[in-house]
Amino acid sequence: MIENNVHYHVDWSTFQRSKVEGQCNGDSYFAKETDDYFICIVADGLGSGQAAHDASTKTVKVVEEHHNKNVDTLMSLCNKSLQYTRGAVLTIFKVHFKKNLLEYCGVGNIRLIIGQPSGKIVHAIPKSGFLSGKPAKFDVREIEYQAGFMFIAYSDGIELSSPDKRNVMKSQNPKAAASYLRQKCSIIADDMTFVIGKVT
Ligand SMILES: [Mn+2]
Repeated sequence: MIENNVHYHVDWSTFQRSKVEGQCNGDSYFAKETDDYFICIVADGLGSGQAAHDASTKTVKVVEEHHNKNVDTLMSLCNKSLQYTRGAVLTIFKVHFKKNLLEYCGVGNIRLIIGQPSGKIVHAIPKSGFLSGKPAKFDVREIEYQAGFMFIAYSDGIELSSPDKRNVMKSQNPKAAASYLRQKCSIIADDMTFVIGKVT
């Protein structure tokens, strides 16, 4: 199901589908806009089914509860929350409206792509591996953005070609991009989740 949210700075659409219909999704996400920032996490629990769902849900709860903290702190808290789970891969990003700055950090196979209004597409490169509560250092990066940029964060159940990425970034709005992608993603190899947004 596609969900659409229209807020003051950010319009975003999300879509999730389980690999096996009726089975719980091992991916989780959370997105929230405040007066000062927009924050989003997409997480994929290792394996599939309930154990994967439990792991990814823990990280999402951390971000829900602590969304005012910086990305580095959130990564550490998420990592801690994954102790005694199978582990998860995740990407967290925070858009600071006043500074025109996007802060991001990822571990493992969750992709984050930024489409600037100039047409430039930036791939946020995650660190390889996964988190399971073991001590880890995080490499938080920043991108200066132009108003009107689009982003997409998605789990590895989705594969996007270069033309797909360009089409998403050229879409009029996240809702249109989401329905385009939903059609594209009819073959299900894994749980899938994407969050597409436009920031003005
Ligand atoms: Mn996956």
